Amino acid sequence: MGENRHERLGLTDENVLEMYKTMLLARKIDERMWLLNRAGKIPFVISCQGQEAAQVGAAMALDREKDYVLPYYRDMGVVLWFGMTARDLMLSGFAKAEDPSSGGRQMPGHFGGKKYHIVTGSSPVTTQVPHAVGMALGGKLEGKDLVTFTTFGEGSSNQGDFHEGINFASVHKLPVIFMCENNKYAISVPIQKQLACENVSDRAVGYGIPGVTVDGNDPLAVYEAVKAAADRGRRGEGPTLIEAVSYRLTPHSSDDDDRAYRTREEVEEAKAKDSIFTFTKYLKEAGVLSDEYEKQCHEEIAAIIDEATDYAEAAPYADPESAMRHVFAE
Ligand SMILES: Cc1ncc(C[n+]2csc(CCOP(=O)(O)OP(=O)(O)O)c2C)c(N)n1
Ligand SMILES: [Mg+2]
Repeated sequence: MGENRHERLGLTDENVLEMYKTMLLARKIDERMWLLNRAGKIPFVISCQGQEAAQVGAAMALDREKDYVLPYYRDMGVVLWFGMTARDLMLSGFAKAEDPSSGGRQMPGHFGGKKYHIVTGSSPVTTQVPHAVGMALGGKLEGKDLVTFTTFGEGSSNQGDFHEGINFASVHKLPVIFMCENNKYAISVPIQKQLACENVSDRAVGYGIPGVTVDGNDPLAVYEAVKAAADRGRRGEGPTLIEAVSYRLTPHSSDDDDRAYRTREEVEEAKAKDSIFTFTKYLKEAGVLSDEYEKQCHEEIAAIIDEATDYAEAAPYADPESAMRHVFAE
């Protein structure tokens, strides 16, 4: 009997159960948000569904005490691992005053929280990339042992910010991990119409840094790649580009209808590779997860989400008088 894959990566059974529970929590919060949106209770949803494995696998390879994450709008798995709660996320969905990201001022998905080491992002895609580079430069100048981790979609990897950020970080050997969450679509535009090269990671060679493509449905593969990138960054060897390939299982957002541009067969095919199922299967085969514990996890998560939904729905909106706060100096 050889070691399991997770043990070979230095992860305990407890670690992989935490991984599983965080992925499942992200999925279930997201599913609840769609129901709330369709019931007319929350205005907008932008999903993590299909990307939980990449998000949680990556986040677990970082150091929550030292490192900083600059996530993009789908990264519920990343921010949950960094300490955001179901309540925090529901408060944002309902746009309530207590929402830690923006006090109910921004759309959901604009995650931010100083105490969580989550750096606030902006709506123009890829702006978080040069921010991650700047933070890593600041950390280096101050002699801090920190790595910054930023994510973006494959469509966003065609923005200037991506190329400028990676080039600067590569020249200055900054401890940044650039992770592209390739979900095969940029709204309605399929991957073949976005890139002329085969992989987003192929671009790393142009910056003189390592670039790897991993299965984004496999949280252990993503963990391994991000761990290696974080170690490299801490050794002062510079940034790494990682591409985690999965599939966007939902429409782009609650305002999109994906039937206009992709077939149901294609979506169903991708669902067969859904990490929530494949990782559950892995854990069961490895003897880590029992049917009873799986059921218990589902029940516990449902209770957490019920509580978070009720709390956020009942919470007060921001005081209209505070609308200008953080806009003009006080
Ligand atoms: C600079 C900029 N251009 C366009 C948009 C509108 N927009 C929002 S998300 C998106 C698609 C991004 O696709 P991708 O980077 O693949 O991320 P995904 O949504 O697939 O995760 C676009 C075009 C924007 N927010 N910012
Ligand atoms: Mg995409």
